[in-house]
Amino acid sequence: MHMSANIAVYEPPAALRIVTQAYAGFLLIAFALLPAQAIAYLYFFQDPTLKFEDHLFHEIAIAVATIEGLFVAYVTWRCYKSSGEPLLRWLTLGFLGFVLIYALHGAFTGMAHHNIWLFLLYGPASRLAMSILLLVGLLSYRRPPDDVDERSNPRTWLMWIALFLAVDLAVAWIANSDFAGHPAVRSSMEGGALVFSALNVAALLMRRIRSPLMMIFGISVTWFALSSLAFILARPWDHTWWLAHAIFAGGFFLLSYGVIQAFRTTRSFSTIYSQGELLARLSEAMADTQTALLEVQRTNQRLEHLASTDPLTGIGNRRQFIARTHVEIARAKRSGGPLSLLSLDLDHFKTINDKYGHPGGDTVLCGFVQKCVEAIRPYDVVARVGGEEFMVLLPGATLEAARVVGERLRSAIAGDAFEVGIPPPIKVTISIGVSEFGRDGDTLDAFLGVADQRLYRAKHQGRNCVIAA
Ligand code: GH3
Ligand code: MG
Ligand code: MG
Repeated sequence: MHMSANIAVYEPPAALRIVTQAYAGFLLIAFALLPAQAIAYLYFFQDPTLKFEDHLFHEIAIAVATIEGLFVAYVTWRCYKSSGEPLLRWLTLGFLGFVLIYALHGAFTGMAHHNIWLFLLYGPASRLAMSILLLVGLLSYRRPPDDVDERSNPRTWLMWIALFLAVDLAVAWIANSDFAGHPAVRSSMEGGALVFSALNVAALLMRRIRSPLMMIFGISVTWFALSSLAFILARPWDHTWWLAHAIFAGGFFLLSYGVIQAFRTTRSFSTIYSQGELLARLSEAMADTQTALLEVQRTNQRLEHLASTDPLTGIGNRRQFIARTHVEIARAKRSGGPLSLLSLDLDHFKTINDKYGHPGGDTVLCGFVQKCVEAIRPYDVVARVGGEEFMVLLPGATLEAARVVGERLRSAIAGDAFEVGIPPPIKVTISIGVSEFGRDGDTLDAFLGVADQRLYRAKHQGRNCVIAA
């Protein structure tokens, strides 16, 4: 049985599927654009003179963002080390670059009144660097993984860190230069961040990348773009400016959520963390489980067969016979029908062994079982309960009917000699005790015991006979 059939038992109507899919898409877009509403609200209704200039609060916020950014960069790097995906390398670099540049924005909060540009420019510079790296990352989506050695090569990482520190120095230099206050400087950085983030979203949509993790990526990058828009519209310390920080933080939280999910599942952004692949993996695993289960069932059946079968003759053993007798007793009690039993023992079997050897004796035993099975009905049960001792359970047979069966069996055995390879053929006889359930006792022990006593008597009366009373 194939398990995937079980997953898709219910197929909803096509129209409903299309509508829900469209609604899901609408929700994603609405959520991605949510910050735009807040920006518009402040843009149209805010009193531009309202400011919240609290340096300590800003310093704490940026410090927290720096610590979080470092942590997320580290987790992303661990994912990258595990899967080697180029996207994860660029994400790590994006977070790392952001942290190393943005930290100075916080560190220079106190400079806000001495050199406003030294304070302000690290913000857009960090967002510009990150948006470029994220765009490059997206363009490398689904590229083959990097070599294992390459992933933790310290030279590469140190080179990038040096580059980010060089950006720090460059920003410091710009902030102290004459053209620092030129509107083009800040707006080209912030506008650049906006453009690169927008390009990133456009590329994501155009490449029709739909895995859940990449949707999170897309929403985060949309929020980064909107935060840059808010920064462009803002003045330092006003409410739009703070809102811009919050939108950026929201995007960052969301993207780091994606990274953490990747870390907790497959450490990969592109290959496995998609619903389709998860479902495929699930049904594969379920099919494996199913196969294993069937295997266990087959093994159990084999063990059950081994535990209940006599290896020499292939008929049931005492254990199986007792189990079947319990079942038949219960049935007889329910239906009130008769149930009888033959207890058989081959006569002077030791002599046969002595004359023809143990293998000769075995051949006789097998031949005897064959004749026995031929003489009874299919729903009668024959079992080897000892070395050359057998029992036959006869459902529906009265004591008299069972005696007749026993007699027929006895004469069939006595009338034919067994070929064992060494001439002459062996003459074999059997002694039989018969009992009927209810009449000779209404417990299993009594039922079997009485048949054995009668067999014992048959032996004493000279063997080759059936005793039924
Ligand atoms: P009786 O008529 O009193 O039953 O005489 P007997 O020789 O059959 O006596 P008893 O039942 O005590 O001996 C059974 C013999 O059956 C003993 C044993 O060596 C032999 N035997 C038991 N199991 C096997 C077997 O699997 N193969 C062979 N060849 N012989 C067996
Ligand atoms: Mg015997
Ligand atoms: Mg015996």
